[in-house]
Amino acid sequence: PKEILLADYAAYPFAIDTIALTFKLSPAETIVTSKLSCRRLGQASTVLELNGGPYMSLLSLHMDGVLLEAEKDYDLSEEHLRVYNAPKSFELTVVTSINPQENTRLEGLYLSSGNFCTQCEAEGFRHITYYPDRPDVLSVFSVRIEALMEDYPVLLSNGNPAGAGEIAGGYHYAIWNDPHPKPAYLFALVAGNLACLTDKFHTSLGRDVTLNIYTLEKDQAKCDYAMGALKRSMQWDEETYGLAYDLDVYNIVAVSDFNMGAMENKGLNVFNTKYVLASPDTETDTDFAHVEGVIGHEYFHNWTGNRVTCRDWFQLSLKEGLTVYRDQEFSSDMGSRVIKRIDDVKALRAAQFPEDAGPFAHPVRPEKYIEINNFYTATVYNKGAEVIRMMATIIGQAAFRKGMDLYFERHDGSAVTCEDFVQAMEDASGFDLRQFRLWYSQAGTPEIKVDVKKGQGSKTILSVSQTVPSTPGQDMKKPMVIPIVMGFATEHGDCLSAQGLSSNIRPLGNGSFLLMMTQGADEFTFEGVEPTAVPSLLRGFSAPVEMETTLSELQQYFILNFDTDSFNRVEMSDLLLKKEVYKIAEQIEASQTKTVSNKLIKSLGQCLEAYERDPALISSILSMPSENDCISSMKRLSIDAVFEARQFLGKKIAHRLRKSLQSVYLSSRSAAKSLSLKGDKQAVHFRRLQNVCLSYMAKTGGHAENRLIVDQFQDSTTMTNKLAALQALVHSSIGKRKQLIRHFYKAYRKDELVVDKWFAAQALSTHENVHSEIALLQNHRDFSYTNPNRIRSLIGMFTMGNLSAFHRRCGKGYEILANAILKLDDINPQVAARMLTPLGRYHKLDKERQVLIGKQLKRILAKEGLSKPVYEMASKAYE
Ligand code: B3K
Ligand code: ZN
Repeated sequence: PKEILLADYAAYPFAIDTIALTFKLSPAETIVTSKLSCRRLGQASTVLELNGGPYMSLLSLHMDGVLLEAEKDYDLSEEHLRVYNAPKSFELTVVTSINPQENTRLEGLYLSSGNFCTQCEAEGFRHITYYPDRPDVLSVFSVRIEALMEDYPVLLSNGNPAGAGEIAGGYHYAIWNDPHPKPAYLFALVAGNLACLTDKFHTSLGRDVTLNIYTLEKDQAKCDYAMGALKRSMQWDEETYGLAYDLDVYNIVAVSDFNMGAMENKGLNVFNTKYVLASPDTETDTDFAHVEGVIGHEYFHNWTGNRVTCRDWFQLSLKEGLTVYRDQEFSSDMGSRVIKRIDDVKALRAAQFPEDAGPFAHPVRPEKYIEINNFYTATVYNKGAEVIRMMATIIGQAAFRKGMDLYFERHDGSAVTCEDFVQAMEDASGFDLRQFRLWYSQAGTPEIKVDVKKGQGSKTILSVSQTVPSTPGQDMKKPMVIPIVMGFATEHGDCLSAQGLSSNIRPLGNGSFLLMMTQGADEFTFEGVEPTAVPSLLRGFSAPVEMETTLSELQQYFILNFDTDSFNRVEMSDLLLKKEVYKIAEQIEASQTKTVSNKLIKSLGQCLEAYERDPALISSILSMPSENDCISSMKRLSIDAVFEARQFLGKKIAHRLRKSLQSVYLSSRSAAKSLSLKGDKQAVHFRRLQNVCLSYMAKTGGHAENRLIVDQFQDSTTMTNKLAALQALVHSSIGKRKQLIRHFYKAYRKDELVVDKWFAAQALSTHENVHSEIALLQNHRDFSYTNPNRIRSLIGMFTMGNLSAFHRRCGKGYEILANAILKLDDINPQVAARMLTPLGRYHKLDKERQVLIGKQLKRILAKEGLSKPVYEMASKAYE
């Protein structure tokens, strides 16, 4: 397969001013007629090259009404249609036929629950018709859809409705015009039997917008929350960035077969049901938060992505990093900023850090790819958002807003690069961001070391050094710009007496400072810092780096207990817990008695006792670092020892804090209950704490605890509590375990999204026989390789969320995954490729396990007709 290079970019030599599409829809054969009005920009000899694919047949091709002849006027290969002798301007009519019913790849036009829908990003449009399927070709689309009225009463496409009516034979049609020029990846069409929730939004520019959420009839009752989130998003973008919506309708359609979360097609978002449907009895508090975030994300794309789009796919983070940043800020403004940040950083560490440390590492703006769909990664999305966040930190919020204004002023209606974005920020702020741009081109997570020293007199000196590890194709790295937000914590708040700052320090006015690191090693000096004050570093995770400090254990506990930056209190508990895990792991490796620090238990206990002031924060302070976290930051140790140590520590905490856990469990349970009766949003925070307590309590295996788990399982009315109890139950050895798990299935079997949770909960089982449990579940009648949500909930959860089971020495975990990938490769290569991620995370594993993984990769690579996406991932992992 061919590599595409950023360096090879060349503008398209034709303009496609308009495209008029007609779809005659039928599941087994849909006929697509596309009329393109084209203008040649290059020389007379320029060939018009259109992208196509193997799943489509060309029925006819006309230029200005004249039928073209194969070989004489054009050539057709599997991936291209090349048309010769293009005049200066002409109309090209392309007729193709496609088979949506057989499309299990879920890109292009396909069926979900019998309804037609499309997914065109990144390169799905080429499976619908021959077209320059690249983001820098913008055109004005008009669409006519024809289908049987009875089966497909709802006919939707992008833009505004422009006519509808009946045609003979039980058919009807609808016309949609989108006035905003757009690339083909934003095209969408939906046709089916769908129910609709309608609302209105009046924009700041005086436009009345109709908002519709379409779902299967059975799901209609679960759309209110998403509708509210959409209106909040619209309001927020007007207030925060002065950006208003620009069409008369905003349609959202929820489908249950979808490769990703959702898609921002202009005026017609298509969503995975998982990110639309939300009802407290079937969705958890976390699900609600995700729905709000994803609804916001797709809405915000209307400006960052659609109005201003990407010049080429290497610039993907231009829209994705920026839009993730925007949705994170939106969610922070809607709920708790610090909790949102804690959760986002956790997600970054869980997905992006390991990516950056392994064979799939790539810069935020990659330089080459084989399959672009493999680059919708945590690096492009989440690290991309961190890069935007750092710019906002460096230039300040006010300048950032100015930069956004300038970006839209300059680039509205065009396809641009990450460079154009940074340029706008630079021009609006007057800051020099030349070195900062390395964040786009250098892969790898920078590692910083902070050494805190007392200098002469009242001087405090922070010496910070950085290294950026080498990554595939990038051995040598340059020092990056790293903005380090910090303060000096004292028992009565931040120390405010610091002065005499070196010129690389900027006071932020709120007790915090911004240290601008720009070299391999920098020194930052302060005068007049209170002698007992403790540096609180990298507040709010101001840069996506790994940090080591010389803080003493005493100082670390001080931060845990006293820092004004709640984020850093959680960071510190995480660090202390991990340190304890590693200490125990060392004891295991040295066959010594395992011990647990009293001080740690005592501090956690004190935090727990003081839960009332901030239950969500305390729940985060108390949470055990995940297995993934523990192995990502471990050095030298074996994963076996680390997993065992983590389990041991969890159990010890559960036993030692047994009384407090139970009492805080009971009181947060009743607080959550009474708050939720009053409709108070704080209930979420108490439930979060309640269920962290429950997960510890489950580790004791005690009688009283088991009783409470079963009670919660049986009595709870919210899915948040029900699922937490189910998870505790799965791990437990409660007698009725199997029976209760079955009961859950029976109660919810009609609700696909809850059945996904049921699969996922079992995929996380810590039981000895988990591999055979997974095998049983793969044979369950509700398991299916054609539904990505189902694949993710069983295979994805097992391989990415249950590391101790996945990495068992026997290698069975790897085999289960490879088998699933091989099967999926024929059905849905994009999802198959994504599932391969865990096979690239072997850098912390021992030789034996690496060999076992290598074997499976080899098996995958040996498959005949292996798809391009899977080939790219497997060959990178195998190298
Ligand atoms: N832009 C889409 C992702 C498209 C996935 C292509 N494989 C969703 C989003 O980021 O909003
Ligand atoms: Zn996006």
